[in-house]
Amino acid sequence: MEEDVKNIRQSFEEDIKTANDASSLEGLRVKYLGRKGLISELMGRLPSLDKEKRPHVGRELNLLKKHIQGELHEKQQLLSSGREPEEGKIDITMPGILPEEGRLHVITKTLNEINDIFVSLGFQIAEGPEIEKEFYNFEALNIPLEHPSRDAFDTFYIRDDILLRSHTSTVQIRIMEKVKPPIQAIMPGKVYRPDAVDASHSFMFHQVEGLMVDRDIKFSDLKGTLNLFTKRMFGEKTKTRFRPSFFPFTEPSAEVDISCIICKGKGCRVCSHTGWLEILGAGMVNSAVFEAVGYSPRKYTGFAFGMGVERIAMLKYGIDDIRLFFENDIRFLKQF
Ligand code: 2U9
Repeated sequence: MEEDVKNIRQSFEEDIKTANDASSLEGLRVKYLGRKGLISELMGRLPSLDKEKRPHVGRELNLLKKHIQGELHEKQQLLSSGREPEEGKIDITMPGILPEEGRLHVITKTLNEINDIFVSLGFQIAEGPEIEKEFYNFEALNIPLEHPSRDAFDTFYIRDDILLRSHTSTVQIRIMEKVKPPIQAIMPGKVYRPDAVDASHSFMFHQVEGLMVDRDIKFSDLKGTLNLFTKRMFGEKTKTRFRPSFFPFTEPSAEVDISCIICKGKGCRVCSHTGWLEILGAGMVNSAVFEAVGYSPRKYTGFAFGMGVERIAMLKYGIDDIRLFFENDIRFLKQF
């Protein structure tokens, strides 16, 4: 009888190789596992075996039954999944599996678009560390100790003098420390602020800042550069408005608005009925910043600007919640 168990196993291994559709699998199930199948037949003969042999053969038979059940199940799964069996026939008429096409994240796309515009105007791209010394994030930028942004509630401190940069202006300082003017560069990258997350705030976002320093750089150079940028980014008909403002690192400073891209300046819900949307900050580099990096303010002047990439993308694509960028919901990301 032990010989019979071996023979059934061998015959099953042969049969399963050529069973390539559901009805052949069902045929095998009946042949081996059915009520009148080969396994049942042997089970029925067990009582006629010697008492001492019975447990061993019984165990072998049970193992074989489990093996056959497992193999039939696996083959059935393989056939219904449409994958090719490792051995046997391949159905060359089966339709292929269309691979999901990848794409750039909408923030990367927007960042690339911003970078391309400034590169076409002669700006170089500069990057720097996200973990920074307090000096590069604050002191060198004329941000005094008592300034609210230096508070532990407004900046992620790692140690007393080490922090996660809250703007990419740190890179401008590092460049000015290393090279003499002329400088014409933009600084894209991630920045961090411990803001409570809501529809318009995130603890991490992306900035692009820009810097141009040389002899005789004027506010009109800043206006010309940003006018050209806003037209390329939001359309040729876009108007730009400069409003006086204050930043410690620029003097004079301005906040820059564009005519509302939804209502074209007439006034709507998106622009709070003003006709204008704020998109960036800018100004002439403060002479205190030049002094901190060892440039003579009498010899050089320069302009700088900064913008949030998420804000630009939200305005350009009509997105009303910043959290959508980071939730990784493929239904949102697929749209861009
Ligand atoms: C140096 C000198 C001056 C960069 C500037 C702004 C104004 C500004 C904000 C826009 C939205 C930050 O992302 S945001 O929250 N930025 O308003 N940034 S001027 O000025 C500099 C930078 C470096 C050495």
